[in-house]
Amino acid sequence: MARKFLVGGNWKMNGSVKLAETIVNALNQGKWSPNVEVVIAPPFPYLQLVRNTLRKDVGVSAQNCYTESKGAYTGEVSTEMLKDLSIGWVILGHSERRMIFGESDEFVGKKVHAAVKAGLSVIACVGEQDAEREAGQTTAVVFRQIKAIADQLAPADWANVVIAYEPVWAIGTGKVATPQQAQEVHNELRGWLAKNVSQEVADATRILYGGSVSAKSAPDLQQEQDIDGFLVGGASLKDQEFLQIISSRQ
Ligand code: G2H
Repeated sequence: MARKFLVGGNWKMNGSVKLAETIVNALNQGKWSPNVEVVIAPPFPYLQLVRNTLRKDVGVSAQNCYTESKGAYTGEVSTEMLKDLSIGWVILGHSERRMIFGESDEFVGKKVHAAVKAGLSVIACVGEQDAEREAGQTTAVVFRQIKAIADQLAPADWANVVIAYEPVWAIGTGKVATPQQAQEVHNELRGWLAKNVSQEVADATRILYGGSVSAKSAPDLQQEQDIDGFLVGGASLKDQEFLQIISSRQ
């Protein structure tokens, strides 16, 4: 089954009104293959501006949300609020959320469940830390993380979930995983889905690679069979480089 290539731009806690306008203008004028889907994830304060001015065939994503739809949860943002702003996507379980803000596997799973139930599409992130890779625990770590997500979902829910494999040692470090390293883990994750959810879900679920993706590394990475797109951080803030990454896939 053909999986449409997806390129996501995760701005993290970066940007300004000016940068948002620059990136929106570049994407609005950009041309790329109809076989590539694009989603950008600005910080919360810029979501409405971006959604209102960006071409409609490009998705807009939040970088987080909470499990509850409203209430006394100071500082949190609900799935209902995202939907109210016509935001169709949310990134959940990013390693920065897990490591800096202490989000557990179980909490990430619950958030994925809440977002899917609310009708959002989710980019759910998994990935091992440097020491875990060194200790040969990569597979065990990503399987534990994907299980915590799968435990919260019915098989049909996977139609609205994209996995992003982001090895923590490659994030923002310039140390990109080799295409072979990424392919190996993507293939294992797909195998996990086949065994524990269904072959159908394994065949249909997109698995993105994230971690220092650049215009230089994208062309080789995109050739791997189980790499169905990218979650781009730093390079998604550079409008022309982001367009080059999108165009690495035809
Ligand atoms: C990984 C990625 C985007 P960067 O976190 O999610 O960021 O491309 O800067 O490594």
